[in-house]
Amino acid sequence: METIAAVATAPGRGGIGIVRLSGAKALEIALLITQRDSVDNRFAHYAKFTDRHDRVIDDGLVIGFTGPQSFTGEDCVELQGHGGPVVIGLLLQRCLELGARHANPGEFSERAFLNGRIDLIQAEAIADLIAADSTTAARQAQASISGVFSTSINQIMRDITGLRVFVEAALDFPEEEIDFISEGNVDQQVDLILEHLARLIRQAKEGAILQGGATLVLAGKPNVGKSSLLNALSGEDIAIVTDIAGTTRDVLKQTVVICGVPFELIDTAGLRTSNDPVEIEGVRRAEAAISQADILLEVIDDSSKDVSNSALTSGIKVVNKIDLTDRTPGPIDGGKAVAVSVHTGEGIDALKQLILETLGITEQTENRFSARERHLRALREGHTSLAEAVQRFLATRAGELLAEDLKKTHDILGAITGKLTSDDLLGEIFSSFCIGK
Ligand SMILES: Nc1nc2c(ncn2[C@@H]2O[C@H](COP(=O)(O)OP(=O)(O)OP(=O)(O)O)[C@@H](O)[C@H]2O)c(=O)[nH]1
Ligand SMILES: [Mg+2]
Repeated sequence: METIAAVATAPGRGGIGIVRLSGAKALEIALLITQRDSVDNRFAHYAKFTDRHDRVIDDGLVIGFTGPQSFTGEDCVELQGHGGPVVIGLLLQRCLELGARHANPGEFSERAFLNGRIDLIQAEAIADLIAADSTTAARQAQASISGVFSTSINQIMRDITGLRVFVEAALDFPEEEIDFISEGNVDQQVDLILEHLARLIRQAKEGAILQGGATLVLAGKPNVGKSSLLNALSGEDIAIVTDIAGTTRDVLKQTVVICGVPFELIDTAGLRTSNDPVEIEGVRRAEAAISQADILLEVIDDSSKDVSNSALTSGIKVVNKIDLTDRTPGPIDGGKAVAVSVHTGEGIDALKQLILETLGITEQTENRFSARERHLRALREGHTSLAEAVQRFLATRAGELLAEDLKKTHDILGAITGKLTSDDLLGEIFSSFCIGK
């Protein structure tokens, strides 16, 4: 493997700038730059960093991490100098002159994965931790890095392996196959695995939403209070509110955190037919936003005499302006509707609760971990595949088919931790990382 080098600190100026190296020549390069004879493992040595004319580029710390007990599993070195773009650029340049290659985005993590130091879930969680823009997202990513998600998926993989071993063994002794079918409790074992998978899917879904956030679109007829609700939920006076129907023309986006969950809140133009070309375009954009929504909040004016108040059919109905109608605030009929008054604030907490419920987010915060759409897709696919396997087995009683189906499920789930992953997928995952990570 070539030795790679990259600036590991963020671009710009800072107290410290770090150049990181990994590979067989990492230590040799560090010794040449620092003009030292040796670097102790995991020890911070003060050193001068020199260029090819022995001129001092900078001074700072050199720390060596001897493989395989290092982040990448290879010999690694950190050169910690002053955090200026020019000085750190000179230091990187010197590493390249001495035989290192500039690292690709995520290449350090990719090597850690390829050398078995971390699995794919953990590698992705590192990127998610760096990208986290809320404390919830950061905590979850840390949980995945420390293996909370991996442990659950590995347990399920082991259970499937156990079942596969059992089925394969039974196939090798055909005269005992009858016993295996009736006494092996194969269907019960599969049911248990399905249950564990279903629970993991729920957790991963929650993890994915808390990680990536969800899109919440405010829609409805003009003047019902959509922009007022955006302002109330964000706690800021962002959108223009007037009593003139058709105030909002454009799509307005704002990131808000509701009970620790990040949302992209989108306010739209009131839906109505109009001859005004600006408003027509506004309505067109509103409809486009509606089609992209994870959750649609349809705002309705409770005081309006307009019987066709409801313009849309799906999502959460927010019955607003109940201060004018004396309707009781809170959930309506226990369903997907809630009565609020943006003016008095009544019912807003119930609305927040309903939003979280609709996304399947529980109050419970332990066992939370970060997950990605990719994981969720594979978990669902694995669940479907296993459910079909047991159906087919019960219908046909064919052990060979079951063995094949179990292998298929195993392969699908194996892609989550990266035990069985195509090179294309790896390339796609690691290319989205930062350089130097
Ligand atoms: N009484 C009462 N009035 C409200 C309430 N919420 C909003 N309004 C008023 O309703 C009017 C319209 O509010 P907006 O938030 O601009 O309504 P909108 O749905 O964004 O309207 P468009 O942008 O025109 O589609 C304003 O005069 C608000 O003050 C409420 O809870 N009670
Ligand atoms: Mg508006």
